[in-house]
Amino acid sequence: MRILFGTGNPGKLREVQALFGALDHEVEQLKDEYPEIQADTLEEVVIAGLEWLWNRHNVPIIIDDSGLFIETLKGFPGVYSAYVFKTLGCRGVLKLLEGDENRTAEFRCCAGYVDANGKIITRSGTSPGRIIHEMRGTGGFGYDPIFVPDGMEKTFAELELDIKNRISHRGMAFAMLAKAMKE
Ligand code: ITT
Repeated sequence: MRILFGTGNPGKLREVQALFGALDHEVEQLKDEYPEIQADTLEEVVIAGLEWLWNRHNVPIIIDDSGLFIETLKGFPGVYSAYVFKTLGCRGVLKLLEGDENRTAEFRCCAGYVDANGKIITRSGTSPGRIIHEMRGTGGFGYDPIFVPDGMEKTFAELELDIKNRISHRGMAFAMLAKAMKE
């Protein structure tokens, strides 16, 4: 099946193309920036985004909203992750955590699909881990150079895309979404 992925983020696009490509879904980028509503949860942002996109295009579309939730910052940047990445970047987040022993954090992703009839489904994935003290690696995107997932020594930016997809918040969310799309 051919599906449009509404995203302006080429890193996300690469990951989802690899995941869905393995399931015989052809994923193409839809460059139509939907308004990201101010909300407390990623799922609310995804549902509002899909409704907006479906009203304009009337075809099957997937999107994802994701974020980095840092324990000692009470979940910040969380739903503000995109804005914080644009303004402070990885270095700014490392500065916020300077001197902090607690480095616990998790990535969350909510993936959503709207079918040709406008019916929406969402699935969420989480990737627990920690923020290290410096940036490492050149792969991935966003906060990947400062995040080491539990059970690993390498940052997401040091892991192959396929390995990140196997364990990441996005990998899990889209694997479950693909399963739900078949049902
Ligand atoms: P869209 O066009 O798909 O909305 P975006 O980059 O604005 O792309 P989000 O609104 O979901 O994406 O914002 C999430 C922020 O968190 C953004 O700055 C990403 O770079 C970052 N992020 C999301 N997933 C990530 C991942 O797997 N690894 C590293 N950073 C990630």
